Amino acid sequence: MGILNVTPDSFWDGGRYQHLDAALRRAEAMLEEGAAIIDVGGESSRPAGAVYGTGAAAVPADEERRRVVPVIEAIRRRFPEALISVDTYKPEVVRAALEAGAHLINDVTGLRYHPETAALAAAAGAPLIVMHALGRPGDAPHEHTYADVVAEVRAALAAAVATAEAAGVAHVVTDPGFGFGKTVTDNLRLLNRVDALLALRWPVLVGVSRKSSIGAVLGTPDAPAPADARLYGSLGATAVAVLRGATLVRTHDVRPTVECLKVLAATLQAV
Ligand code: HH2
Repeated sequence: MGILNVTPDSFWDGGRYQHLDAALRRAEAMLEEGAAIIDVGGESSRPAGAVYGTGAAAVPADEERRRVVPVIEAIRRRFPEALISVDTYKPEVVRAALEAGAHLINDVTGLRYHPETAALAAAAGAPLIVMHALGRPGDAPHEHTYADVVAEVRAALAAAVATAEAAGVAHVVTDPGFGFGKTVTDNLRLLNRVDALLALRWPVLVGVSRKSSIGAVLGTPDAPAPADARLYGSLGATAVAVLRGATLVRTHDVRPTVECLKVLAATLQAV
């Protein structure tokens, strides 16, 4: 899954793809590099806190719709074979994105704020990604202390899965929400135990791409390596996630990720 943020303030690609032409060129490049899904986002979920300062600005649903709908329509027209997901937790945006041709819904709040999104996904026959996060995009819940992060995230995702299944969603994907309201240690624990989410019986997606926990490991938590120095670390984390059972990977760097996973898959098949 290649990331296409059409926002001014996403932590890595903010401001780069706000114009339709630039967004389409980016989608084309990621498809050529091997992306199967383009994830279009119109609101950054950058958390507030020590790492990113003030969190992402909240975006009204109208504005978010104005950002993502033309891009989804244009990708559908230009690259009809591509799968498109919409990264939003707002039902108004989900509805508009599905009408514009989006195939999947990526809810980074895991139905916590808008469980009605599940009914929209069910009605459209669209797969629904439920990611674990405690707050809304832009919130700062980093001070939450987990007694057992793996068990708590799995339990919260089990509840989201139950809501989705009860609404009739045919395909659910779970996501531990790397970097969302978790310490560096929490994030690493979750990554190392991605297999625990397989008990929920749906495919697992992981998005570690250039996130601050990768920077913290490469530098220190107080002085993380900058985002432009986190590619190789992200690939290492991605390989672990896939070895532990993740089957979808959300990334800014499609070619390096595809190459990393090709070698990983070939190696695992050599018995
Ligand atoms: N991470 C981000 C956004 N959406 N969706 C899923 N399913 N999983 C993730 O880990 C995930 C996500 C944050 O990354 P990014 O989109 O690059 O940044 P921003 O939120 O600043 O736009």
